Amino acid sequence: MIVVHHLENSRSQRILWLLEELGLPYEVRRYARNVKTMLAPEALRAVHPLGKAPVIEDGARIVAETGAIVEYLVEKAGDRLGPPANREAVLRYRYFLHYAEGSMMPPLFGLLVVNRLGLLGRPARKPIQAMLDRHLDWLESELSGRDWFACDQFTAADVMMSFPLEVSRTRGGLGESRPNLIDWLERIHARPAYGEALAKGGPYAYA
Ligand SMILES: N[C@@H](CCC(=O)N[C@@H](CS)C(=O)NCC(=O)O)C(=O)O
Repeated sequence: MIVVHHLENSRSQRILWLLEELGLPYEVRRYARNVKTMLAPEALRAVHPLGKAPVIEDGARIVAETGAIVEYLVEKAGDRLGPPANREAVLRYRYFLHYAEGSMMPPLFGLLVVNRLGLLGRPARKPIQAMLDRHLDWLESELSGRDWFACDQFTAADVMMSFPLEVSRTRGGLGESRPNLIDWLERIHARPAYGEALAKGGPYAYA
């Protein structure tokens, strides 16, 4: 049985969702954030030295890093929701799998930090928001020609993209001016597996 170490209100929600989509059995260990620092509790360090979520255990194997966990689970499910058949779509699938954490999360994290800094962070707010806006404009145009990020079908690349886009809507200025992205968010939230994962994961402020 797969064990998911899940931090409340965090990107590890994606792993619960993917497991529900794939129909793989799993158990959730929930961790609460420190209310002041918002950091994960020390207990997560016993699972992996970085003490971040998500981390999964599959028997004796420990897998950390969302994208690596997504690939691991898709492989375990016989490539379901994995790389599409068409070459161009395969490249897009791979791209978005890496892009979500590698390129899109950094400006969102930057925004979080400058907002926390209050007045001190103010000068950095505009340039970081401009950086994020470029991402959002481009993603909006990507979804003008197809329903999902990799191809015309829902894939694990969409699961990866959920967290940065949900955070963008909550505190990154994503709204009705980008209808393709809003429509995509509504479609992922309407999926039964998404709801099941929410019920299992506990507090999640971004749905
Ligand atoms: N790129 C990593 C990021 C991991 C990460 O930063 N996780 C956050 C959850 S949103 C976390 O554990 N934060 C609590 C902390 O840093 O103490 C991944 O996708 O797995």
